[in-house]
Amino acid sequence: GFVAGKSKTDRMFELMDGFLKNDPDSLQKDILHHVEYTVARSRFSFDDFEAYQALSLSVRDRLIERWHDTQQYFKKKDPKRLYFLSLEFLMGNVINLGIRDQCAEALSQLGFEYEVLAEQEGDAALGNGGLARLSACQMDSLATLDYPAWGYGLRYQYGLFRQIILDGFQHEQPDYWLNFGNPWEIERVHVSYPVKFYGTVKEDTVNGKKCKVWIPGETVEAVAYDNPIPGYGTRNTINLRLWAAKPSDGYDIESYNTGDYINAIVNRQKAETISNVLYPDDRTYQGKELRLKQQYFFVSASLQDIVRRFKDVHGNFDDFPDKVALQLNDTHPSISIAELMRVLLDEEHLSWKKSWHILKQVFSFTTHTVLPEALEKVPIDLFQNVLPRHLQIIYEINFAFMEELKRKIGQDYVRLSRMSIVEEGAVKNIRVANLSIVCSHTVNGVSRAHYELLKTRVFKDFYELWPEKFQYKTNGVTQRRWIVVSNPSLCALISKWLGTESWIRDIDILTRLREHASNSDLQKEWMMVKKINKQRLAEYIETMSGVKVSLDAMFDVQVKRIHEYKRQLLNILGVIHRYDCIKNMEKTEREKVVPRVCIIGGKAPPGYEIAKKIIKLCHAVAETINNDDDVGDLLKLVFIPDYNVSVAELVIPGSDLSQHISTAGHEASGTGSMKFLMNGCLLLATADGSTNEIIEEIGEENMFIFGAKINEIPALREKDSSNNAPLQFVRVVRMVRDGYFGFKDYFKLLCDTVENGKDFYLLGSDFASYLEAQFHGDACWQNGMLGNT
Ligand code: NTF
Repeated sequence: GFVAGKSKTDRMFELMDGFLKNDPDSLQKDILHHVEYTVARSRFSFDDFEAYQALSLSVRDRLIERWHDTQQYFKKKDPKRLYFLSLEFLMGNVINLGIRDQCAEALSQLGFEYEVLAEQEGDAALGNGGLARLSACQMDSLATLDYPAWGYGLRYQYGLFRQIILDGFQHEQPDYWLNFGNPWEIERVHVSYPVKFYGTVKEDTVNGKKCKVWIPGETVEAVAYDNPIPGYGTRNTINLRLWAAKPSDGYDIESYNTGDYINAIVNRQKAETISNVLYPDDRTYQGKELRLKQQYFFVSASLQDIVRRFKDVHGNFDDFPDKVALQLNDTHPSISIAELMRVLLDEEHLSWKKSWHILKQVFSFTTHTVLPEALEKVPIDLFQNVLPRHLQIIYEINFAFMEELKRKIGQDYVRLSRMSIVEEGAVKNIRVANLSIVCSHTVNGVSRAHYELLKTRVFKDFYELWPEKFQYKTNGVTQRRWIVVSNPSLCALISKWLGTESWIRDIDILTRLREHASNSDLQKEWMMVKKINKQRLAEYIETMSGVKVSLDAMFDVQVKRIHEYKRQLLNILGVIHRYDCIKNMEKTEREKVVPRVCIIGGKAPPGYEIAKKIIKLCHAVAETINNDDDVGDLLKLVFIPDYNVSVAELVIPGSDLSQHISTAGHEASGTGSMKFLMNGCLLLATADGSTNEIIEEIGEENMFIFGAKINEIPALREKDSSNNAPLQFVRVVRMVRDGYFGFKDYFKLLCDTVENGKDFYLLGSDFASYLEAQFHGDACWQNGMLGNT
């Protein structure tokens, strides 16, 4: 009963008795509570999966507590909040609470093993590759550094496809990751907003002023799912709010009125498809209606949420730019620019001048690519149909921009048309990148090299107009996931030798390891750790591909999305060369060969034919090599299927050498290399993206750098590139062409991409220096410098 004379708050504190405790006893009680009442299994009999669910829910309770405190704190403080808008996140599980050991102890008394339960968790693969994984690292960092940040995105029902390999060919299977529920998220049925599409725009008068009214043709409800993200060593817990589409009551009222009840229900159901599926191509998805609807759906819901939070505290919009920062993760959320303008104009009834003044202070834009074909464009017709009011707004922004530009540069129509947000031509398009640059106060690149390319090529015109807008922040990765979670043995070693765990929060402290670098005890322990991780990886390889690999071999790894510019083909041709050399050696020579296990993994975008052929070639070559007893352990080639975050956590710590070999000038940054480096793995790389800065940081003498530099590429392309290819290159391509590995007809197109003067990604001209770098790697291994001591 309620005790008279006590306030509700006092009573609440009494009942709650402070916070949930983290000692093993309390954790056990909570786990059993969830087994019994949430999972609804008997506490006397539950399996690993149910234990995993109950454990996750118990940890989630603790997260919720912290999250509430964080929100309470920031509500009082009302700081400027950072909103990170991204269509993709590749999160991975929660680690930062610092209660792993207590959980493990609690579980072991209940007869469960923490590691086994951790394996029950599938990946929430709500992203493609680098961009999505970076978003996750950034969320972790923002939480750890006590920022008042929010992430916003889409809760896809189908994550990135599962890659199945049949006869060496990639097949895609849907990843319905929610089949067994997601214990980490919190569904917020009451946090939902209507999102409108289609329809027409009418003139109206409100308070005597003319204004536009958008009469939508379809309304879909966005419902929030919250995913709390704890910082490390702080109570700060931020939120990743993902939107799911639900049919709205207002949906397609017309059909109901016409009496077609069943069809109206069926159509209503279709609304849910907006958040169904993640686009599985990280570079080219131009002009698709569903894609545009996905973008607008998550952006509109997010902005409604953000504006609501702002208006809870503020009576007008004057302070909006001091309280709200909107970070555009690539152009995918850029439609939020037009949406904010629409909200300010049509719903808040601010003037154009005032709205524009606010708008241009709140957006910052990070681009993640250098490839012109990856810059999004939306056909005007499509835009007009789906978002008629937004198109009007964009036209008006562009008109003002073109006027301003003319005043600055005069009547240079070629340049004006290059910079226009609206692309004229047979098919008129909205250039989303141009819109983002015009309306953002900052345009950010993801490495220094990327920034240089933005200034001199990709966005040259804009840089000349607004040099002060451009900057870069070189990407990073969090050691909390890529050492602490994925490599516990290395984590323990580092803490022991540094005598502190502070490096888990502050990565710069890792440099203090340098003082111990030549200590032979440290080196021995380090190699022990590597062995343990190689063992783990070798077991995985055997299960997945049936290939037995020797732990004494050098593990040489390239794992990332498959793209021509990332040049997995160069790697495979290098393996063929190595095989060819071994086959032609005398017995005595063979004794000197450094045994290698070459590991390749990654998904090809489903519609990318050449990338799929590369996967098949890898399998065909592997088939030949791995079954050649004459070569045995001297060389193995394995393809690891379905590369994802969990697989990465296993592969990266077990690697000796890793390859980042994109044609210079094509990888905006590259974050995989950083994960390998922090796990004590050397890099074989081109001077592309972030590698240029890594060279400065750790010294070229500690890496295997090869190939043409960024500024040499244009001239090389001018030359007939087939003339640049050395004989070894011609020979290995010939082997593929002539059917040495079978599938002669199927590989013809692939061979065509690197021969007959085509070789756009310059595999031929980099081949000799690639082999040299590989040879250097062998020599270092022989001298015990690469880690075989
Ligand atoms: C990637 N872009 C780039 O290709 C990487 O070089 C970079 O490290 C990451 O972004 C993170 O910035 C993409 O994934 C995308 F989607 F833009 F193609």
